[in-house]
Amino acid sequence: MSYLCLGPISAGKTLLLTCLQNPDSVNFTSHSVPSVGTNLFTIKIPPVVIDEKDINVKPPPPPRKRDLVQVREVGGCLAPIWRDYLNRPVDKVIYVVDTSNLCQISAAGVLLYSMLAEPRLQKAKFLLVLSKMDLAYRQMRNEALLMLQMEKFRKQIAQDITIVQFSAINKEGIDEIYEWLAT
Ligand SMILES: Nc1nc2c(ncn2[C@@H]2O[C@H](COP(=O)(O)OP(=O)(O)OP(=O)(O)O)[C@@H](O)[C@H]2O)c(=O)[nH]1
Ligand SMILES: [Mg+2]
Repeated sequence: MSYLCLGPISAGKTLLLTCLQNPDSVNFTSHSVPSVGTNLFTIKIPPVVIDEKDINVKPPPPPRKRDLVQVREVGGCLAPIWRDYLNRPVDKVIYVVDTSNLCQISAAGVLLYSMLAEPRLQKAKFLLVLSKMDLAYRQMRNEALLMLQMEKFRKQIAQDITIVQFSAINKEGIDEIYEWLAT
C-alpha cells in the first residue's frame, strides 16, 4: 500500500504524522519546521482497545489489515508539483486542511479538487483531516466544509472521502485515523 500526505504549507502534516508515530512525543510545546522536500514516516498502528463496558453496546471495529504503514509527506512548498509523486500507484491520500486558518481554505480546496480530478487517483481513498481543532472553534469545522463545498462535490466525485477532525495537541480523532490507515 502506498500512502501520500498532502496539503498547503503549515496545514499540520508533519505534526500529524509525528503524532501518529508517537502520540506521547507531541504536546502544546511541540512545533515543527516547514518541510522543504518530502518526509517518509513509518507508523506502527496500535492494537484496538475495546472498553469492557462497550462490548455489548458498540459494534466491533472492522478487522485491521495492516499494523505498519509508510506515509510520504509532500511539503506544502512542493504542492504545485505534487503530480511528480505519482510515479508509482498511490492507494490512499491524506489531505490536511488547517481548520483554524479559514483564509487558506480556498487555496486548499483548489489543490484538493485538482487531486480528486487526477486520473491516476480515481481509485484512491481520501482522508480529509481538519487539523488544529484545538485552535478552532466547533463552527469553524462546518465553515471549512462549507467553503470546500464538500457536500456538493462528494456526490460528484468517484473517490471515497472520509472526514476527520484532528488535533495533534489533544489527540482528538487519532483513533479514527489509525483505523482508516489500517483498514
Ligand atoms: N495548536 C496546534 N498547532 C499545530 C497542530 N498541528 C500543527 N501545528 C503547528 O502548525 C505549524 C505547522 O505545522 P506542520 O506540521 O509543520 O505543517 P506542515 O503541513 O507539515 O507544513 P509544511 O511542511 O510547510 O507543508 C507548526 O508550528 C505546528 O506546531 C495542531 O494540531 N494544533
Ligand atoms: Mg511538513
